[in-house]
Amino acid sequence: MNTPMAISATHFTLFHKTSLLFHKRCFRSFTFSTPFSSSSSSSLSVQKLGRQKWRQPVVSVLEIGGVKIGKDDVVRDDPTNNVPDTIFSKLGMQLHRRDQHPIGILKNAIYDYFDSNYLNKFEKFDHLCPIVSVKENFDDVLVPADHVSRSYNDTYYIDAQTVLRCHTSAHQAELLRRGHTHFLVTGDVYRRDSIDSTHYPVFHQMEGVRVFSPDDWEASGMDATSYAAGDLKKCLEGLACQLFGSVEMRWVDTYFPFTNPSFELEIYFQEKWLEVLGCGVTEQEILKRSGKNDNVAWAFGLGLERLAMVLFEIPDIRLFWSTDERFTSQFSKGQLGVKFKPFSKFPPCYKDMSFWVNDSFTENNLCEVVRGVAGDLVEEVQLIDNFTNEKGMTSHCYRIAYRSMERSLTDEEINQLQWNVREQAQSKLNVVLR
Ligand code: FA5
Ligand code: MG
Repeated sequence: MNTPMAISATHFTLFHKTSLLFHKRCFRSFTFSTPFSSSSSSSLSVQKLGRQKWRQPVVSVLEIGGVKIGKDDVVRDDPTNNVPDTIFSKLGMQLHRRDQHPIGILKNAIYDYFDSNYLNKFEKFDHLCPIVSVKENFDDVLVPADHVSRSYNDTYYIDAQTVLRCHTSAHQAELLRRGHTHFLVTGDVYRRDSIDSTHYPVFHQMEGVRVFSPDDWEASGMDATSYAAGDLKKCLEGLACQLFGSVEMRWVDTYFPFTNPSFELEIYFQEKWLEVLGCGVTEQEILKRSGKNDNVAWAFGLGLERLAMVLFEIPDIRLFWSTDERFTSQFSKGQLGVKFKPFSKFPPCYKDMSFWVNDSFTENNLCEVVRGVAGDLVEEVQLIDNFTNEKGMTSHCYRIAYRSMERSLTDEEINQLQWNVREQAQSKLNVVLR
């Protein structure tokens, strides 16, 4: 539990970045009737799926939190829409609501931590609709109008006013306005992003928010912000201790538009520091707008895949979507200590691709093309060379690693994938192959 003994068993290194970064990854709603529906109308079908293990839906209409969503509502051939079919197929999968899936097992363990340490005070929301308005995703959490996360390069837009949420913070302001003061929001979030073992365009976050009243901090003799920051770190360190026991971790100062001060927690995993969560003391403006002028609050956003990778020793984020029995059968409800046993390791196959870029080229757009062609057969896309010639033309060379986690790929298959990637890079991104 959250005892000083348990905390000292964990090695925390305080680490401060010299400059505060303008955080790239931040934060987007839908008048799709009831995005805040917390009815359990979809829970039956999810429970049924849970028993049968999970399958990719082949449906063109989904139901999330009681809201019916057709494919045509999400994927459209229209310049204000950048959602590909592959992303639609992930909507409604609800890995976080499956008790036998590592993401669901982890969510339940975090719920247990909060229930036992805060006497069931935290309310839980885990089926809020992932289709939200630009206002909810960005404006309500003070993301500046020119912030990079708002771009079509970073976020999946359904139309100019509607996005697939890129963080669970999209629900913070609304829940505060409705009067909730202690809550956890878990859900699938969507981002156009790079491709490697710890990044995936769909992943799961858990948001936590706690609001304090003057009575809480006044007795401590501390100012409200320091009190909330201290309480936040204590809460998350306690959670980390409960989940991991002894693991190397450190706090990093950072920037989020919606918190100040802001921090990230990193855990040492696979010989690198892995960022697992962002958090901080809520900007007063957010509280003010929800009618809470005299209060202070903290908030956090946990990356559930990242935490589950460390916890279950899952080496590649794509595995969370695997329907292979050799993966799914290794996890059961309530079992947190299980370490994943890799069932096969096939060699990766690398293909390099060089091209002249234009001003509109972005790596995220290339990654979308590669994912569109190769799906989960792509393991990593890495820039390995970059130069500008005397005429001012810029060339990039990307190395694409193909590897299936379930079977060997044939040369023929990989060559075909690479050929299609080259074709589509030319036709969709207007790059000139070298
Ligand atoms: C956010 O999304 C903030 N909304 C978190 C927050 C909430 C801060 C409340 C303050 C207050 P960030 O973009 O850093 O922050 O993402 C949070 C976590 O999501 C990361 O620490 C990481 O664990 C996970 N994450 C981010 N991108 C990906 C990705 N592409 N694949 C898997 N996990 C990811
Ligand atoms: Mg981050």
